[in-house]
Amino acid sequence: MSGHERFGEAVAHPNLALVKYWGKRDRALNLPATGSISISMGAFRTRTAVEFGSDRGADEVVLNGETADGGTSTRISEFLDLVRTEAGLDGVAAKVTSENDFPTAAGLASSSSAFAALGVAACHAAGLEPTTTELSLLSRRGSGSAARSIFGGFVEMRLGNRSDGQDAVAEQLAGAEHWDIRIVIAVTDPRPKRVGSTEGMELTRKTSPYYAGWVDTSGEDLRRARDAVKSRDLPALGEVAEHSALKMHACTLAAQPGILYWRGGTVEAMHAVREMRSAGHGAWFTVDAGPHVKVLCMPDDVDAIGERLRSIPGVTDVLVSNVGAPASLIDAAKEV
Ligand code: 2P0
Repeated sequence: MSGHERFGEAVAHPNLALVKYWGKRDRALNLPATGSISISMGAFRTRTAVEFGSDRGADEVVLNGETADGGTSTRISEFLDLVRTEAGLDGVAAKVTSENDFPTAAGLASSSSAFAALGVAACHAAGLEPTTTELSLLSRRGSGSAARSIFGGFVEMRLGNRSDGQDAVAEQLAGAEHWDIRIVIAVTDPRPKRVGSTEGMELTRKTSPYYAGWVDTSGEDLRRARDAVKSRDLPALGEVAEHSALKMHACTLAAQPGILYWRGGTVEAMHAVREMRSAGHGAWFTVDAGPHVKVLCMPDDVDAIGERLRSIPGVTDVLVSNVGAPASLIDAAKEV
């Protein structure tokens, strides 16, 4: 690549884990200790552009209009190194520009869409033509949940058992058209979370007495969730999602020091979901490594659930998502 610049731009949706990933079996290759199952959240997007240029001195990373801090910038450069090595572009720096249309690092899974969009954009800019499986493997190196955001619809991240990680990859269980369900999100605190996922899961792995139980029981959750997706059984999927989320948080709460991602509004919203269920609404919650509560439901229940969540003190906003599409390249020539 002499002199001229190479460009790629992509969009990816964050995903919501229904069976959670929490813990790594290998930090260097970023291999998960459990499999996971997620839904793509079509209402939210990360859009990322990558431009390699041999006349650039160093990578430049601009996220939501601001130069990235050192830690984030290093994480992105190390990820780009994987692409550079594969493409024979060692030493060629890049400019990365990325925008989220939802709160960054607040428990809305921004790293999932971030590294999926970055992987797709960077490979294109570098002249690579990876398969979706190769993109999923690559994105996993940036962030475990990003392996799932390469695909749309309902996605399973395989645990794998190879030490080189080549079978720790996501695959689609069903496309968005398989099942039109909704995710209603009660936003309880817009600030970035205090304990990042990587740090939180490492502390949990090392110190929580419940970690072994968490890992040992995930296979059964995956089996139940897979079956529920296949048969479009929302009560079954909702039950396993609530169980997986509460089990993950029980595990983090028991770390030393305990990791408490919830705020007051989080707890009130979880109670409200269970009360709505008792009153006949099909509503089930999940909570990630952050304070927001995400509610699974059918389209007909969105309004009633949204109204109830909005009335809870501590809930600052309510967002709704449909099931989303795969990560994709943006073809600049087609955009007018
Ligand atoms: C998930 N979460 O499955 C889990 C459940 C939140 C709770 O944030 O260290 O950001 O970058 O691989 O992918 C997953 O953590 O962690 C995550 P890294 P990632 O979505």
